[in-house]
Amino acid sequence: MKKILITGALGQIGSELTATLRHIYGTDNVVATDIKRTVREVSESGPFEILDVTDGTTMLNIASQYQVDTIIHLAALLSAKAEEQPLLAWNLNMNGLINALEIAKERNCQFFTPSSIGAFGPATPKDMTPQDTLMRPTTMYGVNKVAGELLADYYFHKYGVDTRGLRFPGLISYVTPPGGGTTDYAVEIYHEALNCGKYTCYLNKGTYLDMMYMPDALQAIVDLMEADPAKLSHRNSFNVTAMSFDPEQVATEIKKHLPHFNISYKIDPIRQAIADSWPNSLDASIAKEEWGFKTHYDLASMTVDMLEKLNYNRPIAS
Ligand code: VAH
Repeated sequence: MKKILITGALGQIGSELTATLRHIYGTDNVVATDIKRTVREVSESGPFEILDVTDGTTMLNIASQYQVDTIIHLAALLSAKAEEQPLLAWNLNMNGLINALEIAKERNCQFFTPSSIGAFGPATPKDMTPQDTLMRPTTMYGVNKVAGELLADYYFHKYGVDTRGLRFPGLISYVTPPGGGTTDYAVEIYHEALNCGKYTCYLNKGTYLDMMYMPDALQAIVDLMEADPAKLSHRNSFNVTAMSFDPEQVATEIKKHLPHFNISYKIDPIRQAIADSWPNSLDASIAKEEWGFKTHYDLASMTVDMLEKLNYNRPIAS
């Protein structure tokens, strides 16, 4: 990666990934783009362009203007939003992706786009879901993710585009909140614990989902993009995970630091149905074997860090 174009750079992953990549590869070598200019730290700390990813001409112009050799395509609608507006999701998630892949082909760029545990469906083995398994998602987001994985592999096999991807679990971060995902509760719970001492969760206790702390997710992107291509038998996309928990377990962990914290439940049937169609836990052994995937944070260490970072003025008992 030398000259990188990021789409969706002001989103949950993008706002932190942009800063990380600017730190590693140099500020001027990372061009951030998004449909609006909302996060000033990102849009004012280096090159930034307004880009609607469904507009392939503008995307190509930006890629040519900055002579990019790497595209990190993050712009997408998340799972709950995509269920509310399936046609918008199809248009944004699929047309945005194919525009980005076409430009990668044209300019011979290395290419990354995230997939998700949402690519799996109710018929997928639920526990320790293997890398290569049955994928019949029942959500529009999942349909987009499976189609996206296939499309990215197609561009690799047919055109030799160096496409790489990760099936991310729910990502937890203290910086930019997610928007419209099914796993958002695992971020909201920390904010509400500190702000109100209680949280009403829209997913039921016993709903196990894979999760990962953002620093591990950012490192995984960098490590995969830097991996020796000769070692990759898979490309789009690798199972990755750091932990699997249900809302009760994260609440119990928070209570160790904030003993009065209380969780209650008011189930959102739409997001519950989405979560129920996803795996409980993934097997990430292929990512470990092929490019050395690793994580540093588990639920306990992530909780300490989240609470400290969100509330760094108040000392946290441990
Ligand atoms: C979502 N956070 O909830 C995303 C993710 C694991 C799911 O792709 O939609």
